[in-house]
Amino acid sequence: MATTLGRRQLRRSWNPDQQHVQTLYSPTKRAFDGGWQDGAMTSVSVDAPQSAAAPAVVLTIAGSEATGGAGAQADLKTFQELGVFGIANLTCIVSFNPNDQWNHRFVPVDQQVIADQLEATTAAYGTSSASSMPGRPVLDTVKIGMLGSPATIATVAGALEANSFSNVVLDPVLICKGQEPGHALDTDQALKAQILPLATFVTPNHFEAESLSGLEITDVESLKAAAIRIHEISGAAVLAKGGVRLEGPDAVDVFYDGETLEVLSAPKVGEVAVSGAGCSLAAAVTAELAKGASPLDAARTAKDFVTAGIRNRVASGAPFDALWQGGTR
Ligand code: PXL
Repeated sequence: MATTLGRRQLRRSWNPDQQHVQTLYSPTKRAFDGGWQDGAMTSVSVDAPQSAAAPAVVLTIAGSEATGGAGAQADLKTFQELGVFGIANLTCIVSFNPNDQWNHRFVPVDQQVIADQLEATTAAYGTSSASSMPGRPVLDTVKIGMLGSPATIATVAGALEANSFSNVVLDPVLICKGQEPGHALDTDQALKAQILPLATFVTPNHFEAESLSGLEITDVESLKAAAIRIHEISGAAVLAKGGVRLEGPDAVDVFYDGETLEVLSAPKVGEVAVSGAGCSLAAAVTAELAKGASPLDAARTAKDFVTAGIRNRVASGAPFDALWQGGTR
């Protein structure tokens, strides 16, 4: 039955002295060592009081998708729309190939560059220096999108373990077309072994829910069983998406957090998946959690956000329309 929730164990054993970010930024100083305040960038006093309306800060660790429908671009647009300050640390660059049936061309970002981005972001907004700078927004909520390789998964898992994020929302992007099957299998296994135990909220689509649960999903009942199983494996709240993959007039998702099992349903808008729906759903959950919503309320708001975005989708020359994050305006 249920396996142990790795995240809680990690939190207990987390040692702030191991944080590499402390070498980059010293909270007792008031500027970066490089002296950029004398250059092109404008220096501001960090002692200035924060506005009461300062936004929550959220990070997505995700890939770039060049056409702007999915990936970090979708995440940032969702964050902005829902009123949180979004940061993107890029793991890979995906460019669809219009000359090869729009298959993915996948280029990983160099591991050192991924680590550098995470170091910069956690030094600027992470929890380690927050107590010495009262009023500074704290990066407590992170979303994980496409990682794409076992090496990137190891780098990102290390950063998650070194920081005590309260909310880790995992969109478990398992297979990217254009990758070698063997490579993808390694990536899937690494994601399940190293990232899933650190997640507090998981948003698998139909395929990912089957893969994570080991169950075949043919209807709402089997989607419920898969959501329960994935919660048992991970300890995380789960929003398992049936989307257009289940028959019937409605797009049905299932939420389960160990206590509440809720079916979230909205009338389908067409029968074809829209680019960016999964990314935007997980990003909306992330934004809502960062603002203090409960996991269930975050799931409900995210479902409404995505439904409106699909209704108002943007057509393109690619085979998929793209979700419009401004759909609720
Ligand atoms: O929707 C999954 C996804 C996530 N992230 C990136 C992608 C895609 C699908 O194309 O390219 C970067």
